[in-house]
Amino acid sequence: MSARPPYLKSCTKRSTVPPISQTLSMQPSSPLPCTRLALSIAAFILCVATRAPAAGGFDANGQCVGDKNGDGQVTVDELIVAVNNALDGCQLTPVTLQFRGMVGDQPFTCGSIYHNIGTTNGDLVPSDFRLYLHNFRLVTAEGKEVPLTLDQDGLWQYSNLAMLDFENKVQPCNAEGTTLTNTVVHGMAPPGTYTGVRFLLGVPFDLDHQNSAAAQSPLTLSAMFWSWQEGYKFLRIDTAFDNLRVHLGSTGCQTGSGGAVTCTRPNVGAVNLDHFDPATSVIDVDMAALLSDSDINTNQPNTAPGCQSDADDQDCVPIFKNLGINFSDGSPNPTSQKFFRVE
Ligand SMILES: [Ca+2]
Ligand SMILES: [Ca+2]
Repeated sequence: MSARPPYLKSCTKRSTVPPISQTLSMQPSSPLPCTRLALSIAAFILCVATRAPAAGGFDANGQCVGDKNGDGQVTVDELIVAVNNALDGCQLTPVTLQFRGMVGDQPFTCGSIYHNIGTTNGDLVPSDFRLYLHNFRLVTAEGKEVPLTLDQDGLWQYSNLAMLDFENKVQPCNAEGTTLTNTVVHGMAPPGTYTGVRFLLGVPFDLDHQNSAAAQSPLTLSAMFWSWQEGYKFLRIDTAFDNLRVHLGSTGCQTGSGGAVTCTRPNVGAVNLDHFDPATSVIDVDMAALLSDSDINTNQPNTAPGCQSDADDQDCVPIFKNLGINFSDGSPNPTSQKFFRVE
């Protein structure tokens, strides 16, 4: 019988397992817990000794590495995380999508006036800028979609839905606004090289028409609830003098006798972005691009100022096109959208 490798020596008796093992979520019922732990640590040490540090706890091949912060050293905390990752199979890595509220080439801020907006070079004083996105997917260079599983943070993200909030309640955003803002979407995805990102603008149908009393944050904001359609505003843009609104949401919604809701026009936008690197790219959400084909100084008589998704409001035609939605039937049309772009 060959001699036991030295790294197994300290695990020949359970009583000698160091306290660190309690942190590693080992299962008491495992027949050879110490051997499994030791082999994992040994494999991990061999791994980190031969691989360059990488961000996110994985290298380019998706293998666990210990030097998560890339400082050239492996701390005990990093060691524990990496071994836990190894035991879990190293399936997922954190991904954060960065967004930025923009008006043309200027950042959106409450209280600013923006010039040269739309076809008549109008002035715009926005007073709200919030939206819901869902169904996030990263795209490989080969065009394969990989789901981004969102972290459930109890505030901005719930299920596969996330909210972006670019307003901070500073005047003129003070009427309906909130002081908090959010410009990121964070989740987990398999390690890999991604060159694109796709998502939908709106609230998933089942969440859009749930019992509002059971709604979870970020679906608890009355400012985003659309009582006349029993759903949510997917996008809310308002202006200081109420000369223009963009309120996007499903329309033609009815509750049947059994309580089920149907909507004739979903009005969910589809966004497909290429030339995207999750580590470095920022996704601009550009109010000026959205309004670039609109005359913001003129409103169709007897309609809401701007566009509230009403099928009879022709002011919606250029806005829906730039949101990536066919105005004729409310179906998605990702090739037409220019509200989102990669910077
Ligand atoms: Ca806010
Ligand atoms: Ca209108």
